[in-house]
Amino acid sequence: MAIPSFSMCHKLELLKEGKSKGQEDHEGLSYEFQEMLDSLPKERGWRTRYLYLFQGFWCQAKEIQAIMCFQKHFQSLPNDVVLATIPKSGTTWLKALTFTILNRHRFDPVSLSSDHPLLTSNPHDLVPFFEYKLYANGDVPKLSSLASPRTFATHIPFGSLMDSIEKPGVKVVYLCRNPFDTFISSWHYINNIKSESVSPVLLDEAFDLYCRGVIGFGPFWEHMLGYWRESLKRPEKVLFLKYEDLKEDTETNLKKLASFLGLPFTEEEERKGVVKAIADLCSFENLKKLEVNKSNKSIKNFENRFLFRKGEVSDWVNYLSPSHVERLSALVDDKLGGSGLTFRLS
Ligand code: PAP
Repeated sequence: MAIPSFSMCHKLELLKEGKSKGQEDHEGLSYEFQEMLDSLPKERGWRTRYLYLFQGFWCQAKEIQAIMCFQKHFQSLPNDVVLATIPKSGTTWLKALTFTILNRHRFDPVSLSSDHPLLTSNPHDLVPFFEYKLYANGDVPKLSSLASPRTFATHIPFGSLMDSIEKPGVKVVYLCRNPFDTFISSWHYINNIKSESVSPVLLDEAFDLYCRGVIGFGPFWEHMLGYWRESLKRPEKVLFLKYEDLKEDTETNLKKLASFLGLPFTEEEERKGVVKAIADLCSFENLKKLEVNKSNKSIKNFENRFLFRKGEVSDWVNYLSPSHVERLSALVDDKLGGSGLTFRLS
């Protein structure tokens, strides 16, 4: 597997030379960059001190640095595949499934020899994020040597991504999860990985932020609607999948995904059980028990084990009160009503 090599994003390298003001989440950022941040609206962050409203969505200082670098330097190629999600919607799962589908002729999921990359690498290592891996810290990776189709992932909302992926042939797969479970998953995750200097986010406080749209890459409804509307307008460009559908009928959705990616399963593959083998290999139960997903860190400071919590639909019923449910239901009706985007909550 080709590993991308890196040079530096010149503009941001200059910015990085300035001194940090000492905030942990601003470490390595220059005064100039911080001045730009100071001009943005900000709110209490979930994991870092602040979230900033950048290009109409909320994100952390270092994410802004990476996204600016990505927007400036990324050059798409016609067969690129971009996996998009708002955090905690099943990104890890979608990465595993897509990697396994696209590489099934090199790494047979049915015979599954021990050199299958998914057995020894976390999905985040196999499909890198633009903003956490490739362009993190102002790096400019050399991606031209990657095997086609190059496969990337991002949490960037569609409006801020679209200029970079407009080239014909670039495909986007969006995985959406019901906001109730996404919220609960985010809340657990953030409290597991947040830095010690930040106090725990209490459920009520997190819920209020979430409902006001203040969550990484949120408001969640705008994130979902951006990809939803594009998938209706250009279904050949954007495939819109739902976590709950994938859980209920993984194989049907895998076939849809493989066809969209231009590599449909043949009848012979279906007879040989390839679709089922991919579903089993990428299942929550299987990935969670692998050593690499129990002990390693794939994204700086984030332990892989926290990516595999329960993997269920409707765990929210164990945490949300009737008044939470009433508020979030009304919000979903208000923001998504009439769009055609609906969710199954159980
Ligand atoms: P990320 O955005 O930080 O990459 P992401 O993978 O989107 O995280 O979300 C993690 C959620 O997906 C977790 O949900 P939970 O908190 O409700 O349990 C995690 O358990 C779930 N998940 C991870 N892998 C799988 C999988 N193979 N199948 C189903 N769900 C999964």
